Amino acid sequence: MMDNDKRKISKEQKAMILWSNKPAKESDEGWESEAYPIGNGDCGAKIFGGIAKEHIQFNEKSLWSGTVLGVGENTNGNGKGDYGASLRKIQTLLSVGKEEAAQEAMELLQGDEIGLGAYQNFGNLFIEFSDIHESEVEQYKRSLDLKDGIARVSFQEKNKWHNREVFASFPNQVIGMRFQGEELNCEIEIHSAQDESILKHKNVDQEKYEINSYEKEEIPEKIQKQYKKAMKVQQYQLIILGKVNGNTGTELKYGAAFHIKTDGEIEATTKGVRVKGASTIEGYLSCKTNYGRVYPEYRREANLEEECVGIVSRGAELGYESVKEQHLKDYQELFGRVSLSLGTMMNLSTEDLLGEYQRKNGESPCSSYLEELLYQYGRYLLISASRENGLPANLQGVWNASNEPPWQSDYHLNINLQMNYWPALISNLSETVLPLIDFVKESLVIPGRKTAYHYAGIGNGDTTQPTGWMAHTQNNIFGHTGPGSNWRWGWDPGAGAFILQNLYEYFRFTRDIEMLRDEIYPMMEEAARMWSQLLIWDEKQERLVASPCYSPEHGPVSSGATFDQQMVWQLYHDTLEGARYLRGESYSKEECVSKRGGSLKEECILGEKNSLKKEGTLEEECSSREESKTIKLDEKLLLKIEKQIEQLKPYHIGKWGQIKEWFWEDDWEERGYNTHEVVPDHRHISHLMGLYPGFDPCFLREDYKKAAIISLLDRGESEHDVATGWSKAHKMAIWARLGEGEKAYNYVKKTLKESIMPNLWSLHPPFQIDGNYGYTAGVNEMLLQSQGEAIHLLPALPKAWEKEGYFKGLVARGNIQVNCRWKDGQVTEFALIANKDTVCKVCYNRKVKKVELTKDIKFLLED
Ligand code: FUC
Repeated sequence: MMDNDKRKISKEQKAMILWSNKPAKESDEGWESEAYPIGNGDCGAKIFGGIAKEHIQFNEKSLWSGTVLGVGENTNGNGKGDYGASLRKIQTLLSVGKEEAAQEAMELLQGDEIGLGAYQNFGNLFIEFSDIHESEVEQYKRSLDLKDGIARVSFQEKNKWHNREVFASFPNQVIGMRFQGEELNCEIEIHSAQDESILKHKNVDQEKYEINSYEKEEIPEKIQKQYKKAMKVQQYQLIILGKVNGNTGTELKYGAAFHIKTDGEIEATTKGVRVKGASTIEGYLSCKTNYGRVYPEYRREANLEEECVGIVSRGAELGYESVKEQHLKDYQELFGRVSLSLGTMMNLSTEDLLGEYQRKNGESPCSSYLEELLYQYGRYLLISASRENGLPANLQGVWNASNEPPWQSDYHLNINLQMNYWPALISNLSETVLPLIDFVKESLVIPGRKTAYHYAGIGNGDTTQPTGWMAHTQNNIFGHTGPGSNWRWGWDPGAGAFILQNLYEYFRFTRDIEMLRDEIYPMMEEAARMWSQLLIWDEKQERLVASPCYSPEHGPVSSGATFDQQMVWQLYHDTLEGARYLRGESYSKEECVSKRGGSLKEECILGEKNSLKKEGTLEEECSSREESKTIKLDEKLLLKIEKQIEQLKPYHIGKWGQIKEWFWEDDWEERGYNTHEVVPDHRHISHLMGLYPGFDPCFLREDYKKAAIISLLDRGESEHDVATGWSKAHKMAIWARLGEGEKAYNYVKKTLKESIMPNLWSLHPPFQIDGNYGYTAGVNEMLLQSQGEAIHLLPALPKAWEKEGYFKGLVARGNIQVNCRWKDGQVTEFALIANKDTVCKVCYNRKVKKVELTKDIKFLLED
């Protein structure tokens, strides 16, 4: 056993910096494609890096328009429900083959958008310098350093340096900034993006002296000395207060405070302040709303002025260096957990890296570095948009400059919110999933009980009882769980089971049995309760079916569409497995695999034929169970779903060798394209969810694997594939699960060639953050997999990355950290570290190795 990989890895640390030598354009396009994002989970900001006029647009994730249940006509989208009558009617029509009539009747299962609202822009900060002449500016650079989470702008004007830094601090809940120069004269304004807000000025009557110093590396020594002096500090606060329009009676209130602290002179102007003769201007921004996460009011008691002023005053009192230090400690602990090296770094601006990549079709010497940068950017964006006690990352993470953003910048549940969290656990950021767990409970499960009642007649609408819950495609922060206003995208009862996969994965990776017992399992059991009443037996299909089904945004209405069947199968499987964990029963994955017709021999895609037997039991794996409280499991329900799961049979191989998306598609002429509303290159690949993000062991069998490949190729390949940003990421991960490194890599390239903007944000188009998160998830799957019995190292390594590389700090299910180094496509060493004594199997270099791990002791193997 050796412990020397740390040294080797740190030798190869590279800069992880996005940078540009020009400011972002002052336009919507500049915001979307050029400005750099920072965030602390709740608050986000975009930094434009303007020379004479700096622009910082900012957000707070709970600033939504829309209303809560009971305000006006708001029923959380449930208004048109008829307690299951229409649903049953459509089920009957489908079971007797009257598809057209069923399709027409689907209108009865639509919801409404009353009170849905949209995520809002909070506002803008402008810092306009009166005497910077852009024509005299040299050495301009703006950057975003992923290793410290700080955006910087620097340039020289008439031989005078200007340096700016902006970051979002999670521990201090502020956006902190510092502007440095020689004689800074500027006007500072804060603008709300909402109507009807008021701006207050507050002179902070407290003059004092502080030592102002530059950080060493940033500025020539001569200038450093010049500014290392005691300075008289003046402070001022600008405060915004208001209510979001359209919430009459229960308006969502917001407040923001911007604290300015400088060694210059400050005077008030109508829209802000004027600062004169400063060498340093520090700014602390806080923004809040009185949103509370709890159903049904979603409000909390708050004096927002006091709160925001308190936060920024504390920040200013601590001082810039301390706030920054605390930010670094918090942020770097998270970001620094994973390193990845795929290629050599090239010191080109991000635009140039991307341009080179696109011109040379991913075959320039800097391609792997850009691929690596984009990977780490996904981790950065997740830390920035999803932190403890906040809301989860929405369609745009936390960044939004419009009051009418695309798709409301909401929580879409037919792939998007799920994808946001695909990279979290494997790339060692389990904390970022906590907001999602809270959201599912308070914004989906509890209000979703009414939706189950109104649209399926399940339960009685009493949201205090766990009678079963249902959510659909489109969700907001106020419990909107009803179907969408058009069934073609809006009907999606499988959405709830789909998002629960992310939650159960939290347990699989962390093995946090208390979280499973207290939070995750009860939600799963309740979803299973709903489905156990919703499924019906279909004579023709000879199986239990979900009905009516709509494979996300594609094809006709039918019963037993693979998407829903798989969602229910995975939910049942995970619920049964979770129950066994909670009972402390032993359980063999092999049992589940063989039930699905697979074999663990096939699981090790690169492994030699080797009979793998389950080594540990769940009892050994969950050591904290003994101390934990017990949970009363619904044994009757568990028995019922144990029977039902056998009758779901999600996957069928069709006439042309494909995995069918719809049960009846074999009857369709010409593969059904352009008839039955089926599109050959459709972006959703909903019938392969059991390959990724789910895990249905039937795909370990050669015949199912082959069929999955036919289905994937059918959806378009190479230049004929018009997949959107997130769709490329999904395909990347699916190909990786199939062990097809080259195919997966094709989507790495396609992503960077077609779906990435100069600030490395993903394009749907328009900007949608799921593509960034999905890309990181896809790369993870190419390097490490652990969904089955064994840990696979480099299961889908493409030729482009073969030469040499390493990753460090990725996580396998079972809470095992994995480091791996390779050369010429062969693993040369790997290290595993577990938080308890355990036994696992590792597949690498076409071998399978059984490894015994001792708690917290690194196992290192050099081949
Ligand atoms: C899903 C997708 C769309 C878009 C939307 C936000 O419904 O089908 O392409 O990404 O979410």
